[in-house]
Amino acid sequence: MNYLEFEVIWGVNNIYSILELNSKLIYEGIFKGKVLETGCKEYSPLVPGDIVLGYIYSSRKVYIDKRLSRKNILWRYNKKADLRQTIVSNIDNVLIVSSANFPEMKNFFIDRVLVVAEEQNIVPIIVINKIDKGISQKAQEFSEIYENLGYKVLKTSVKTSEGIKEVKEVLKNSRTSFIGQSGVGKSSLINLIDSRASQSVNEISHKYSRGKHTTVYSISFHSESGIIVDTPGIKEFGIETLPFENLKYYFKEFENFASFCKYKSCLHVSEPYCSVTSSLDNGISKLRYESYLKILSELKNYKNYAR
Ligand SMILES: Nc1nc2c(ncn2[C@@H]2O[C@H](COP(=O)(O)OP(=O)(O)OP(=O)(O)O)[C@@H](O)[C@H]2O)c(=O)[nH]1
Ligand SMILES: [Mg+2]
Ligand SMILES: [Zn+2]
Repeated sequence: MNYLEFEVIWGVNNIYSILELNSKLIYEGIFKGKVLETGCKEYSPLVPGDIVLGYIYSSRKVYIDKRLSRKNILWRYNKKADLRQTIVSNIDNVLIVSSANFPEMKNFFIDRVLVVAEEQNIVPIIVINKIDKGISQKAQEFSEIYENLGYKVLKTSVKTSEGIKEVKEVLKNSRTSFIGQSGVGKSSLINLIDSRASQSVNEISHKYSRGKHTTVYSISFHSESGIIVDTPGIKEFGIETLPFENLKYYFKEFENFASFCKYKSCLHVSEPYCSVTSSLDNGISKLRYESYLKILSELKNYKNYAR
């Protein structure tokens, strides 16, 4: 059998649209067995960005045999399934899109995605879209906080094209996933960057959501500006399965202070001689610290530990 490498573009009901990497032809891929053996229980065994090995068994149809190891994953906790769910894999950047006004920016959402990005070595970029409608005080305040932390913050508008050049700069020669709440303008931004990309997103969305514009499945697209992955709007980006001892490492502003805490194991909560808590509003943003405490309290193994 002649095994080839394919890249997963999108999929639903265990039928995947996969791209043969040499010919750039799209095939329909299914598992030869009932499931894909990956060695652990997973919510979504294949996501856009995955590289699989398979062989062509009839014209444009492929049996998928194996998933190659992933460089990284953008994941979240799926409450319903009580499992970690991979959204997309093997990405360089994640564009965390929110709206400058409506729907109101959710900083906890952004902070959780930032944690996963730091954990997985994905470069996060914060996009504040719909800037043509003005910017809320909250969005402005947080854009400054994130900028001070050293994260790239782009203010964009699909209406006026403000900031689009900067978004394209990020996408260049890389694989970038857009993520954010529903209605913040992820697909609109992608449409403006590459209308062919948005066409395939829309075709699928129309087919599966009876005409609504909202994106229903994650899909990746090889555009001239880079590889773009659009994802459906996410209401809750939970990270409950993250080990609590690690969370502090993903708030990068703690790094310079943590070495001055008395205890190496300091979680910066209520320990004595904690350099992080004594630097609030003096090097550490109170709002980000509040976010840290909130996220920490949500983590499954912290709940058991703190009991
Ligand atoms: N004023 C203004 N409206 C925008 C802008 N970008 C998007 N919109 C509007 O916001 C609405 C939602 O845009 P979408 O691109 O579908 O949002 P999305 O993030 O892809 O939403 P989901 O697919 O549901 O996750 C549409 O009515 C857009 O026309 C912008 O920069 N300015
Ligand atoms: Mg969309
Ligand atoms: Zn401390």
